[in-house]
Amino acid sequence: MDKISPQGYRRIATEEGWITKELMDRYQALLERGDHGDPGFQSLWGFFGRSPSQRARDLLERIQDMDARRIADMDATGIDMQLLMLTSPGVQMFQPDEAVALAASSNDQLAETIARYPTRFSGLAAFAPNAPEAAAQEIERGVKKLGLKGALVNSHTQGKYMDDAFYWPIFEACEALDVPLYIHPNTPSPQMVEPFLSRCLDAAIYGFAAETGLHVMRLIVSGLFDRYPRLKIVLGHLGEGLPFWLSRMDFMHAGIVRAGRSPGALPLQRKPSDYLRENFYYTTSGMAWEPAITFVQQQMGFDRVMYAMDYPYQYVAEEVQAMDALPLTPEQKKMFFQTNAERIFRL
Ligand code: 1DF
Ligand code: MN
Repeated sequence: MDKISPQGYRRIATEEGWITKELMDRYQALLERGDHGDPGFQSLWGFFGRSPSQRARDLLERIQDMDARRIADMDATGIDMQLLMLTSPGVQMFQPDEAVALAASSNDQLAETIARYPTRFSGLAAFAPNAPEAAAQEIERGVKKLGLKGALVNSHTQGKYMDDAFYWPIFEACEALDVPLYIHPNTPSPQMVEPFLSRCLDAAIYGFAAETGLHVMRLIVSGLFDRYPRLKIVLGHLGEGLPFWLSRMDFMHAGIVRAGRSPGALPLQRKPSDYLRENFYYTTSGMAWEPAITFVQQQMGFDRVMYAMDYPYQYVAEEVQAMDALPLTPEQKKMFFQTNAERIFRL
């Protein structure tokens, strides 16, 4: 397990995508029928699932391979371990009964994959947000029975956001189990996606961050973290832009509350930025850019920022080399690549 890597730390990549054959078949069926009501999904998986382009074909192959091909890609880039999560939007396209069954099946398959390569793979549990009680049970099964290290949600579920009390059982389960919930992007919800689509801004180029940042802000101002103060959330992409907003969000939130401007914005026990500093952790997925990483480390703490590649979407060897060259002390670099992930996900 603790093979010593020549660079002095194990590289653990913490937002790595995969998909089951079963789920890919269901995606293809949804795309075929076209009646799923999610233009963002159509745009994203209409491309990756059906485009004859090299990028889409490579991605389809890589994302479904859970054996030699993936391990070879990890070896080629010096990745010791991938923390796997069911790629976006996961099971969240489906109605509750089907989503619950698909989550269980994918978690079983993930556990089997990890059992085959226990030193190379770890993973987070998928769940069906639209069936919160079943979701809470599945997260518990995933953690206690399958050895998964937390749970994963791909932002909105069919246009619904998790600040509603309907979803409380899910947060309660994560807090009680003391495992993190990774809030991964989805394409913007049907309510907001329209102006993104015509310029192809709906996915990782920007729309993901707009959607997921909004979702997180809704959670914060709803008072969710006053209700579940020990809840741990992980965000990819260096926090979806939110670390850049810390000062302004506090100023504006205080003014909104003081003026009693909206029943949807009630007083909080802490400043919005406090929750982002105290309840959240950050991964670099797809943001292999020194100035941005340095900023988030300085603002959020060196113990809260972890490396992620975002395989197979951002499978770029040069980025790993650039991360090795970050201006960090040897101790900070080991935290960044290895020990923060080991602590936060209990690897
Ligand atoms: C993309 C990027 C797709 C990320 C993803 O899942 C994803 C992309 C569908 O490039 O379209 O997870 N990402 O996290 O940056
Ligand atoms: Mn991702």
